[in-house]
Amino acid sequence: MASIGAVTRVLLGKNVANKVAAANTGFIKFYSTAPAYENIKIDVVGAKKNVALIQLNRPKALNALCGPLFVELGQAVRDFDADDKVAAIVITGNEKAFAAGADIKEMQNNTYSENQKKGFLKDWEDISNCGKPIIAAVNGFALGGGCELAMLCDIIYAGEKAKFGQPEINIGTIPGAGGTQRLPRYVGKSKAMEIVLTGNFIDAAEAERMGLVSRVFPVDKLLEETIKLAEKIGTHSPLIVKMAKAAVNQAYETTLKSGLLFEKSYFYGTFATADRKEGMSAFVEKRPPNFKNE
Ligand code: DAK
Repeated sequence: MASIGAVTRVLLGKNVANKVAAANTGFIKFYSTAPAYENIKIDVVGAKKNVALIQLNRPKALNALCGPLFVELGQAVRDFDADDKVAAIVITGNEKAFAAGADIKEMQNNTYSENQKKGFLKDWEDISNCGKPIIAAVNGFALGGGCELAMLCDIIYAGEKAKFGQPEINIGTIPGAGGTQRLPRYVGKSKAMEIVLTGNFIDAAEAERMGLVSRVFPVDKLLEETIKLAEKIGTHSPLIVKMAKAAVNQAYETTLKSGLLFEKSYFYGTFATADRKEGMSAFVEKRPPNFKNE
């Protein structure tokens, strides 16, 4: 996979990239107030600098998702969600691992009552509250909580060597962050049961056939292609993108009848926006739209 530094060079130009290299940061901090993260790296990339990039950064532990990592991830996602300059968020790992699951060493000695009282990994669902599209770029292992994190995202792109799985059964437990609930919605009951009950891994091609992943790319093209996708989404009205995401997500929460009602009310709702008016006027006038997020 191209490193994020390499993608930064491609997308931001040589001069900026050289300054970054000289500073030996590898990442450009557009956020002067950005917290100093230890378990993730953040960047803003793309020709219009409107794609937020979050890289999970515990390579020695195959990006195992410890509590502090999740607190940082939640914070970064909330900040990018609130930033009008950001159109979409990409979450990635490294070539070997997107994430090999929750941190087994961290939870090894947990007790049931501690889990209940402290709400073990309670920050997990924060990410699903994000209104902006989140795209997972998965190279390497996406296992257990890593697979569940990818499924929390709105779109999953994968590198050819990605491996997905819910291997919790191997360590005497079961998925705890959506593996038993989201996976069947992606791939159906029989395949989800097979994955959860065996702990077997599936490769990227199979994940694409099953509908878990929407596209597969060569390892070194994955991040670039994912950023292109985010940039394409970023050409549309942010307001309408948010409504479209909410409407699709509603399909997972409700009956067909109420989902259709929700969709219709949002569709009608777009007619209260300036961007809907601009989009249709631009079509009729044969010019590109100029969306204002209003
Ligand atoms: N946790 C902690 N450390 C891990 C880890 C993990 N999940 N996965 C790998 N590591 C560490 C290894 O311990 C090793 O560290 P050192 O021993 O060198 O210090 C290092 O990463 C490299 O790993 P390996 O030496 O094992 O590397 P290999 O290439 O040989 O094997 C592997 C790669 C991915 C096949 C293997 O590491 C593996 O099987 N890892 C565990 C995968 C797994 O079981 N994942 C599921 C964990 S349970 C919840 C939210 C989330 C969850 C639950 C609840 N709530 C919101 C309530 C999620 C639970 C899980 O994910």
